[in-house]
Amino acid sequence: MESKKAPSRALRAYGDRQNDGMIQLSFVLEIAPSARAKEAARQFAELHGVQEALVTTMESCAEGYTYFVVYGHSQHAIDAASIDVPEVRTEALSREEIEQRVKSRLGRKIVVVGACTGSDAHTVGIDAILNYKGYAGDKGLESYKAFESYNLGAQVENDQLAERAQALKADVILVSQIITQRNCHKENALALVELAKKQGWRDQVAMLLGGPRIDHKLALELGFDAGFGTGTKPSDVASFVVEWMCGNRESAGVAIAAAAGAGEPKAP
Ligand code: B12
Repeated sequence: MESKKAPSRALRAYGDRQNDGMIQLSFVLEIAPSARAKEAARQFAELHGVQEALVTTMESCAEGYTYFVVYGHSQHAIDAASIDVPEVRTEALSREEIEQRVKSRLGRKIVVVGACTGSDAHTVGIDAILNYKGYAGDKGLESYKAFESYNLGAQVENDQLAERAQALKADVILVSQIITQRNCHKENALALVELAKKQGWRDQVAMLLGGPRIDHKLALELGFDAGFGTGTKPSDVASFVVEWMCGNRESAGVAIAAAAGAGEPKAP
């Protein structure tokens, strides 16, 4: 897979004009709305490097707490070309290619078991990937003949997920983690991988982690095979899984490349 090198260029925030550096910062302070609170918010933003800070919103969000939005100048610039970040780069396969590859190369359905785990009750993300109706006009894995999908829903404990996945002879486990308070998503995800290793089946399944604060790098660090963040479509996941199951993992789409395109893609 070819990787493109992004040109080196200092990026500044765009507000009203190119490179004007305008940004906005939002936060809650434990203070009731008042002129003093507004000035406190302005100074608080300036302490974060926002210059000529303008408080554009000051709204009470609970008794004694105020939500602020502050608009102002940032002096900082970032060169995206200097950043290395692993990403899942999967060639998008068409529905026909997916069905055909699985039929001809595997000769059976791929068993996919998904859940939103721990105390996390947010089902929408995992439903978006698995349910027939899918997400953003892209139908979910249930709509493919190639997959036998089981959506265990939300608040599924790791040991329950492990047990069901084993009983169903899962090829792929999909874990959704939406809540990230006190890093519970990391702890919970890591605990599942450790359980899989302890029970001796980690290498028999592909483990995918998803959620709004998940990226591929984090998922790899936690011992998963791939990570998917916001905007993921079911067909991205379907393509990845088919390449993982029916292709060559070293080269077939499971390409980990620097976002900036430095170097050749590497397998995870
Ligand atoms: C709807 C919602 C709820 C609903 C959930 C209903 C349901 N059945 O899911 C209800 C009301 C129950 C709820 C409750 C709570 N919520 Co809530 N909720 C939301 C909200 C508004 C939308 C989430 C959503 O549906 N997104 C749409 C889906 C499609 O996006 P997604 O989840 O990111 O999924 C996509 C990708 O991430 C990825 N993906 C996700 N999972 C997976 C898995 C795999 C394997 C793959 C490949 C991809 C993938 O693909 C999906 C499609 O692209 C968000 C705010 C927001 N705007 O995001 C807050 C939010 C997630 N909730 C939040 C909070 C704090 C809570 C509560 C703790 C509130 C409370 N104090 O009670 C409780 C927690 C309950 C619990 N035990 O989990 C916070 C989380 C903060 C944090 N970082 O931890 C958020 C961000 C709101 C906020 N700004 O504070 N919530």
